[in-house]
Amino acid sequence: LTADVLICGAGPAGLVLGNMLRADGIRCLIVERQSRAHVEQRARAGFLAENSVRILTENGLAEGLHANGKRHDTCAFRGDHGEFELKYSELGRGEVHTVYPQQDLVRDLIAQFIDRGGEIRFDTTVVKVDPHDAVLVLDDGTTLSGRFVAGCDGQHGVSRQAVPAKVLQRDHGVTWLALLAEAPPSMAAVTYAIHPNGFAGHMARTQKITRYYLQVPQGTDATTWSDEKVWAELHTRLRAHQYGSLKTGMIIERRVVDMTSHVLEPIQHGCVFLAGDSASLISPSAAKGANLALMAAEVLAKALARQINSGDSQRLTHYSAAVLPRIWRAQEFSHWMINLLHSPAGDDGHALFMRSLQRARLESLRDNRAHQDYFAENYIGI
Ligand code: RFL
Repeated sequence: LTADVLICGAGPAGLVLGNMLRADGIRCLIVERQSRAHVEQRARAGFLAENSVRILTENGLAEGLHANGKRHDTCAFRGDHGEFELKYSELGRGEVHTVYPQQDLVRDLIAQFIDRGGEIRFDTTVVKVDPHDAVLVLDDGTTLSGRFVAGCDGQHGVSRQAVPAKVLQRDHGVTWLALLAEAPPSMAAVTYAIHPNGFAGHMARTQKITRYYLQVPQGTDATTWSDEKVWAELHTRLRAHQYGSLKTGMIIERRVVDMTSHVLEPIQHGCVFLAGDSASLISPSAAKGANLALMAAEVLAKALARQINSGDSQRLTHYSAAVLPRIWRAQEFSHWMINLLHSPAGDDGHALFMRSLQRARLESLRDNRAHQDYFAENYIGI
């Protein structure tokens, strides 16, 4: 046997899992398609929920996060009818986000994993997973064998192919241009703007980098959006003339993201267990993806440790049943959030109806404390 647990993918899910298994003395090996430099620079998520911070802290993985992460506790909604803010640290369970770029977290997790005696094979692609014998076939034709396989290889990975699951899916019919600007945040709060031209979003990342989103037509070619066009549209939709101009800078990443979501059921088969984006893809509307990845990694790590160290299979057998309801709660909220942030353009009856619903939803969120508490709990909760 190469290791007890073979982990496909060195993203947040695979790395948290690997670190927790190493802390329990379990032999594991991570196989990652990309180079170390690539995964340590891949900018994606940034908003970590309290459950994620707890998982990282309890497992000795939060040093960088506590040193450099920024507390974030307010979101704002802008539209035709003005702006309102929700300070979620004072709503619901009073939880806050910690903003810490995903690539920094990945860098910390890789260093810790190696410190704990873990091995990562970078630049190595898994081409096939055998769910019965826990064997990985690699791109150079060699094989690795273990007792269990953790499929943490994201939405385009191969481990999900070893799980004969139903794929429950939804195309939300909305596309975002996801942008990273080399510019400081323009506002203190995460800001969601609802505008006749479409949605625009603003999310702080670091003092020097800000993430923006622009809703664009499906099939948009990201390269047709010059820096000038991006900033002009952000100024319009975020209503800079009314609320203050944006701090501009070079756009260092622009990519088109179709808002689709899907969930595999079940997320285990034989000796293969899926965690993170390989098990479920969630639209980025409520910033849940990385948080779900950490949630599942923790459940899976505990279940595998119980099995390997005490021969107790109870938790592993019920892994899907433990994780799927939590995935669905996040999917439900994320889906609701998509309908809060988008409505069809045009002035036919259907579009007008949907826009009026959207306005009513926003007004309820603005005015109703019970609604705000529910929002806050779900916005941060996993
Ligand atoms: P990852 O991070 O995709 O890692 C999977 C790893 O597996 C490797 N891999 C393979 N390795 C070997 N063999 C193969 N055949 C392989 N196939 C793939 C890949 O190279 C990769 O290194 O999955 P994981 O660990 O499940 O983590 C999921 C998160 O990365 C993802 O959910 C989030 O980034 C989603 N997301 C956000 N989530 C949040 O919680 N908060 C946010 O603010 C947030 N913002 C975002 C986001 C995702 C975005 N994109 C990419 C659409 C913003 C954006 C723009």
